Amino acid sequence: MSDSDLPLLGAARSDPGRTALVVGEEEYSYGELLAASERVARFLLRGRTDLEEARVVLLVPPGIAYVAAQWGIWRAGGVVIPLALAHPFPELVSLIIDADPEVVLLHSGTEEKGMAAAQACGVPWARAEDALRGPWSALDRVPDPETNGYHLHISAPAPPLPAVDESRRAHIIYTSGTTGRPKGVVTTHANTRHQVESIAKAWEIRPGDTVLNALPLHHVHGIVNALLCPLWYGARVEILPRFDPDEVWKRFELLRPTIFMGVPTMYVRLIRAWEEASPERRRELSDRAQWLHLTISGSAALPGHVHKRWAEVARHAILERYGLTETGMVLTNPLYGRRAEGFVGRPFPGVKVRLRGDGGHEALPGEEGSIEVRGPGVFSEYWRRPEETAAAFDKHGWFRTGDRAVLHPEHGYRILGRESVDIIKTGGEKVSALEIEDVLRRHPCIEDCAVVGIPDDEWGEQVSAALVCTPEGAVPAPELRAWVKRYLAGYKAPARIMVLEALPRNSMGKVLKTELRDLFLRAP
Ligand code: MCA
Ligand code: AMP
Repeated sequence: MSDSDLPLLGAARSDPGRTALVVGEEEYSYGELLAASERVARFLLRGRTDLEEARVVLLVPPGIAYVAAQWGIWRAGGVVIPLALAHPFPELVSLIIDADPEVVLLHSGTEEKGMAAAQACGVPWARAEDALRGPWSALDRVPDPETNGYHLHISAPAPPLPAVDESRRAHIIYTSGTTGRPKGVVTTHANTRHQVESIAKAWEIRPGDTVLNALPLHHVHGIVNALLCPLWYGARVEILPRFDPDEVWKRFELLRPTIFMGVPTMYVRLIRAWEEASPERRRELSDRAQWLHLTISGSAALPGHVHKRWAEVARHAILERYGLTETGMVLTNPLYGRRAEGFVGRPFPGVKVRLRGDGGHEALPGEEGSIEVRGPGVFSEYWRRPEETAAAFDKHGWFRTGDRAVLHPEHGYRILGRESVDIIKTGGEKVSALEIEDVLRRHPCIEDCAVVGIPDDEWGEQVSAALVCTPEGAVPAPELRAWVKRYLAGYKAPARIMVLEALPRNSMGKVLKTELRDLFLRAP
């Protein structure tokens, strides 16, 4: 497949004058995106003919630079590794070391932290703004061995962009696992195409659609569902640099999007903003939502009360779906027909789902089981972790999601929770309890600790830590949170802290996390 055949570019090539992106007051056409991404590709190629799956870390906020860089990396034959701007320095460093990229692309807003992290890893960095201007932009930039700055060797004339086969790696997206350290989930171009096609078919994504995307662009939800899928089909995407409920309500009126996708916490906040308004204003806000024909929730369980309230606020039923970084979208409620509260519906087109019962057999309708997934959209490997990759699949290629569900004959699947107590979902972010425990144990005043997720109306679950302190005494909660945030993203800092004499353990010495959860739930 040559660059010109990358399916992503199909709609862009066939109608270059059409608006692809809206960012603030600016609009960018598909033609502009094609041109900008070609400049990025040539900047990264530095006269070479193909990046041959060289990895490029993207530390760029949501906006035109992000999308042009993403397309440019692919058009040059490279692999995109989007990292979270919220990561503190040590987390960034360990992810960059794990990804082992050729270069880190930064943006003015993220430059200082990103540059320091790239330098600490001995990886060259470049400014996305320079990349957007093309190879010639850096001609006047003197290579700086001190800062490890990226310098270019220009060769003219520019060779054609490489042929990119679908079997090549496209993305490495990091997600937390049960083993503590985040793992890089590798998806190929073919995986991505299948994920996108399946979503477009289920939800009938059309060129006339406008998707409002206020999601972070380092997760499948924000990248594949709310960005790539609409762009693939010639639709328009409005990117908000960060989620703000008032801004989203405003954009519902100004841009009249047809589709909004968010995590449950976002809907909780949108409803709260609506409830805080006067009755007259509420009517106005609800009227604004009438342009939306689809509001979609995923990444975490949507509480029943949010489903009900949104139906009153937006005057239509939210569509809940279920997916994972490793698989893309798996289960969805119907586009037409009843979207039953508490259910995530049936498999997306092309996706096979089964429930494995506790005896290893396929669960019967009504019987609980573990969700397993197969299909062309399922990821190919965990980056440089062959053993974990092998352990994630059974011998017939079914991917073990680690989620429990039950099948209802009428409404489809209901997600019951996770197999592991060590995985927490907070604000739609997947968090490993073990990773947080590792950091907490390094604190001089903490002798022992255990982290669990406690149900919460706004966040789904809240990271909650039970601590046993050293004789020096307890650390005040704000101080401990600030300390954790030096090493881990803010959403991993324990929101609730409880100091105990000893952790509840079984006779083998294993912490009884279900008991701990009960202790938190009973606490005032
Ligand atoms: C932030 N804070 C929290 C949490 N997150 N406190 C408790 N629990 C949390 N989870 C705190 C911060 O530390 C800070 O406090 C204050 O809240 C504001 O922080 P900020 O980062 O500004 O939060 P926010 O911007 O309000 O974030 C809320 C959010 C965000 C917009 C809901 O969490 C978000 O974008 N979530 C989406 C994640 C996502 O896309 N997941 C998809 C992965 P202080 O000021 O005291 O420091 S799953 C996926 O991709 C699969 C395929 C799927 O199915 O979708
Ligand atoms: P991530 O690894 O961040 O992609 O998160 C994937 C996990 O999010 C899944 O394994 C589920 O535990 C959870 N998840 C995603 N969508 C839903 C949903 N609609 N209901 C319940 N859990 C969900």
